[in-house]
Amino acid sequence: MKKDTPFIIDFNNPVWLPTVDELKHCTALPLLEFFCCRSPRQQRTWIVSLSFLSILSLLVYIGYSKHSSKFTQHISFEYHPSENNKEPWQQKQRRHENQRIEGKVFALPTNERQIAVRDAMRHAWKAYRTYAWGFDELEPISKRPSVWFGLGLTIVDAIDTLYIMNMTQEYNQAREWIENYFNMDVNLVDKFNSHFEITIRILGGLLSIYHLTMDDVFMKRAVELGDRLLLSFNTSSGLPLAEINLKRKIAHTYGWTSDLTTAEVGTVQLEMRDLSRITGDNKYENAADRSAAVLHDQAKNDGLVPIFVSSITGQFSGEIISLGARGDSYYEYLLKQWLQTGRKRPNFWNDWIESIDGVRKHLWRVAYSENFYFVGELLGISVFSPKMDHLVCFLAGNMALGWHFRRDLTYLLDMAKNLTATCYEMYAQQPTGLSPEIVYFNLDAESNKSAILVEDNDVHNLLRPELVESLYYMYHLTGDKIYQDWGWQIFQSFEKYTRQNDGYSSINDVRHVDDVQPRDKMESYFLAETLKYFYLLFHPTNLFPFHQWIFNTEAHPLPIYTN
Ligand code: DMJ
Repeated sequence: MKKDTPFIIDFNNPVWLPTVDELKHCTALPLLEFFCCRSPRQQRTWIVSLSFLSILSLLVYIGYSKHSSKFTQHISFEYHPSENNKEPWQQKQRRHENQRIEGKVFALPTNERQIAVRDAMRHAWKAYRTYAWGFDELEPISKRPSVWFGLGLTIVDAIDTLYIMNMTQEYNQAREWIENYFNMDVNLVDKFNSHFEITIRILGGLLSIYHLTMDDVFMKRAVELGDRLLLSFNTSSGLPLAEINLKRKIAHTYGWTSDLTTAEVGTVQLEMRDLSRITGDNKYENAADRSAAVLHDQAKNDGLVPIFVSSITGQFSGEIISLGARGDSYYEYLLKQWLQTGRKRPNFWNDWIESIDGVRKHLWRVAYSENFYFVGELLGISVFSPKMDHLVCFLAGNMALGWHFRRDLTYLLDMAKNLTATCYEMYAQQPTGLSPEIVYFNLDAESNKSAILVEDNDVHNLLRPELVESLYYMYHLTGDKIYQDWGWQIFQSFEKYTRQNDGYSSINDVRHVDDVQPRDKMESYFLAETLKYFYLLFHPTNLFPFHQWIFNTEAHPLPIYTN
């Protein structure tokens, strides 16, 4: 405002009116003008208040910085797509110049069981498409969408299952959405989400469907996402930070601890490495290798590791050892990384086989009175707990897969058979035929309790895949049809107790056939994993030969690289 501009006075609030002379002294700068046009008393009040506010803000800022550097490691990055990533599909074409580029073709289902699974997939997809299209997951009872990442999670997680089941129409719907609406600049939610979950479900889904179809659109999306996920690895330890805001391109640890979860930091390497192999750009694989090396370098307890690891030093933290929640897929990926890299990196195999020997020594027990073998937990040094998460059931298939490449280690197959049988019992012993989330085993020879015990808090079933996954490996590695029959029994239980008018739902109580209490959630992994493994289990031959393919932890098949 110029000096001579008329000063507007609010006559409804005439606190103090400046004289014409005072107005002349008013500065052109609005803030000073505001200040000098006050009465001296008002000016004093303003000076005191502003000083007080400045000191307060300074104190709050200092306190916050100290707190955040102690408990969280905040890292933010600018996003600059590298030269290499501008046209990754062209790189691929160059790389494949002398190779045939073609997708894998899947025929129609071959038997009644596969047809039933395909019908289940169609039922789940139809409900998602009707009530939650483009959103992350479906709430099948409320018939409304739920938002997690803002990335159409169910579409990307399920697309390879649709393709494998030869559901052409549904596959085309999904492909069309990924091509036209998977847009991280538009759809992403502005919040921090699990780096691990986005990697295994979304990046894994895109990579897998790319390999099955060789359709460049999926590689393009995978690169867009991979570039942002890479930000999480830019840490002093080399381990990826737990949470990432893909929209703002910022990563950080959890708010409550500077530790990371072992399973989460150990279960992103297959995907990042694969992204490098298809683009020819090493940066993703370098990040994967660096984080894997950090975990390899740390001291272990006969191959077993605690479920937390420091984001700052990379050392394992705490004493809890579990192959269930927070531990599971770290072990799974040791074996699969060895396979992915053509069995040429002995560290992966050595760490894996050592961990299985650690399981035998510290965690492998048999329950009274039914000879059910299980994998317990360590809650402290030598403090054994006979608790087993349903998640641990993945280990049976994982051990059988390890045995396939080292047939001389017959104990691997024996353990796999025993654990599969126990996991099957976790289903068969419940009135619904569905497993609870967690069970305990009876170790007291004197007690007349049953071998498998369930606590009230653990009676929910989340449509999880781990046993079906192991049945798939067990059937195709041993040829024993009992595994298909167990799978069929379990599939029918899912149909009976989790199928809704629209889609499928997790349930709260596997003990009461008349009151299972649907939880109103259809997990994306039900379509990505559970139904996919059922379908593959019931196929007479293995559609994904074990020397050519590995599945990431979300059941997305990725190729094995031999060179
Ligand atoms: C999936 O996201 C993956 O299988 C993960 O490894 C464990 N949790 C769910 C399924 O239970």
